[in-house]
Amino acid sequence: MNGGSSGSLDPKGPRAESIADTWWLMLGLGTAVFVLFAVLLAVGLFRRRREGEAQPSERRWIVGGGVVLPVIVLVVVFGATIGAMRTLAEDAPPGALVVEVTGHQWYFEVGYPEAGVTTVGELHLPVGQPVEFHLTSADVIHSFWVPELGGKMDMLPDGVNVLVLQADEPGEWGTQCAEFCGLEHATMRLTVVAESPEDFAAWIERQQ
Ligand SMILES: [Cu+2]
Repeated sequence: MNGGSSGSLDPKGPRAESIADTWWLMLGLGTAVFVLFAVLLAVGLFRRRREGEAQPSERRWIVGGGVVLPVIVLVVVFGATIGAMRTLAEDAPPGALVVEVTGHQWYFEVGYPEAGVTTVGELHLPVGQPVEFHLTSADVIHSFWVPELGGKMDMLPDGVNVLVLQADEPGEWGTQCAEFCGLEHATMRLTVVAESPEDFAAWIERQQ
């Protein structure tokens, strides 16, 4: 990818952070459960049963490892997922910057309706504020994804999907269409530039 992309595990905004946190939680829990059961398995394999020794209740292990532990892990992951989904679904405040992104075979058209500016393949946004993206397509289904800022969303030819993203620090990231959309899909790139509100205003002025 161009622009030194660092991916969804290097979040640059609150929404991307909630996704990355959920990912790390799931990895941590999965690793802990795996290690626990690997140790128990090893203990079970190498421990010799002594003749005539009373066997501990097997039912305790089956209920604990097969029911109680999975229920605890799934409830924790469920709660974290609901929390992340609520963060992602938050609306932008009234008066937030609106950016219209339209997928074409094979380029991104980026419009700033308030400023009357349109660009191709390059998206600028000011840091520190939620930006409301209106996503649509002029032809087939495309997909909009800036991993450093948040979740992925489809761009559909028959409607507008709204996605709110926020960057907390300046940066430049490369991304591309995330849905196979024809022969030149792989060349459908987008450069995303997050900059201070002053730099953003100056950039808009230059485009005008
Ligand atoms: Cu596409």
